[in-house]
Amino acid sequence: MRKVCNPIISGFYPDPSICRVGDDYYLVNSSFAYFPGIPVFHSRDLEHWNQIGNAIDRTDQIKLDKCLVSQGIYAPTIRYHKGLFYIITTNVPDGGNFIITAEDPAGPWSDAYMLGDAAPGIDPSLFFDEDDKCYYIGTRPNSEGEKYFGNWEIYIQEVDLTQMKLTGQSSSVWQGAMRNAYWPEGPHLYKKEGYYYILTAEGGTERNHSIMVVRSKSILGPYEGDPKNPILTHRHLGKDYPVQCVGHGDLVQTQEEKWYMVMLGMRPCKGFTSLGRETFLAKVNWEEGWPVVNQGIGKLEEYVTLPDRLIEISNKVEKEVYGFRNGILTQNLVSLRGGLRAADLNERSGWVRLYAGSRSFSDICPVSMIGVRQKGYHYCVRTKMEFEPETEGEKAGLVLFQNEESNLMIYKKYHPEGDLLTVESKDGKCNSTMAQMLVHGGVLEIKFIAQEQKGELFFRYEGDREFHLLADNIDLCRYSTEAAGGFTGCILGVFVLGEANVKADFKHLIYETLVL
Ligand code: 6LW
Repeated sequence: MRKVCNPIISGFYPDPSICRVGDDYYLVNSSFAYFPGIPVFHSRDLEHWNQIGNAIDRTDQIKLDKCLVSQGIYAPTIRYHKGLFYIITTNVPDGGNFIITAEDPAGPWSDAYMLGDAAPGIDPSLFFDEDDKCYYIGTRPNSEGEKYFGNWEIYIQEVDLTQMKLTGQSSSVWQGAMRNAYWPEGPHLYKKEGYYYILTAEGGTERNHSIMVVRSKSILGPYEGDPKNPILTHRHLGKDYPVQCVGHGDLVQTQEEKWYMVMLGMRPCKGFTSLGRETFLAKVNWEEGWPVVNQGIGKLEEYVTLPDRLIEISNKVEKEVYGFRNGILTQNLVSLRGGLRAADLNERSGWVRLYAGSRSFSDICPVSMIGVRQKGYHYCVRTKMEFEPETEGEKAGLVLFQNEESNLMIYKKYHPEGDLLTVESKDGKCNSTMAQMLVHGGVLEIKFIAQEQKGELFFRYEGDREFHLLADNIDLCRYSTEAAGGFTGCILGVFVLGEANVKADFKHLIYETLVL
């Protein structure tokens, strides 16, 4: 047996959906306003996950230009049927639910087939029945009228895949397991031994999150809830339990007919979560026709015990570089709303040249930032930059980005007596300058070290042996989900702000986990 460490994918990778084709597992996550969107992971053992692509990697596939950080792409589902991979997901608020397809999950993925008004709501999933019929399952406001906030319902409708349209009538099949349940969502449909099962989240994605299961002999119901619902939640474990908000699961069966579930969870540090919602794994057994999660334990554990690999892993998992080196961009880099368009790799060999896309992070447009997800609470991020600001308002540097109104920026800006290296915090609508120092031109290295929820910032010039302290004891709790709200985790990125011709060069952005 081998022990697989939870979370299986750390950092802001929420709403996981999984499917298996032969020996290969594929997993996708929500990506909201970040571009490229919908990271696609591959594994052969449920333990090692390699990002093989991004399902949204062309800006004309879907419009993200005007969405807030926690809008955009919500909760994708990945499925495979007869030679084709399907991802179904939602673009909020612009466009709603849509399907993309690919022969190879690494891409290219097709243009979006928009499902339009026929498919209201969010969290769509697809189910292929034995007769090859395909069904849409999703969540929408209670069709008899929303009686209270979160009074939504799960509904099912057939999909005509030749037309990429919902067809026939929709059937409302489930409103929640609890009395006055709120946010029944993230549904997925399966069939096993004559029963249709719906796995669904309930209670909202925060502290009351949970996973329920219901079943029926007929796809359109009536569905009966498992009397043991919720089959997984951490809401009863108290706010100090290390993993919170557990919910939104998807099931997968291995070649050996064992069952597992992926789901999201949050890991706060000092009561505040900077990592957003991450992807966890649990074992599932079936008892009397119902799934039991982590039998005998009833909650997520730090390790999942998996059988030894029956198959050799042929595609060795490479050690991922979180960030980029020498101007070579990696799959796990993201920009805001398509700001990656502003990255030029050819202008200066071994460097990434960024052109400004906006004057501030509050502008709702493709902002010129590229970064990686925060993966833990002990890390170091470094960048080497060259930037010569010419007028006020031009800024370039490093950012810890939670959302438009919650971020920590370290940047160089113009000053008549020389450049000013500035540490600025945005916390709600309130801006504060934490440190400022005159610096000279040339290549500048910035280093950010985070230990739990405290940050320290350093800089040095090329040729310097030592780093110089710029700011310390920075409280990082304020850039958390609890403080800022929303669905995302922090991104560590490099950026340039100003008019469109303003540019900055970055040689690398390196994220390293600090081993204690
Ligand atoms: C998603 C919903 C949820 O659509 O959060 O955890 C929303 N659950 O199902 C955004 O990720």
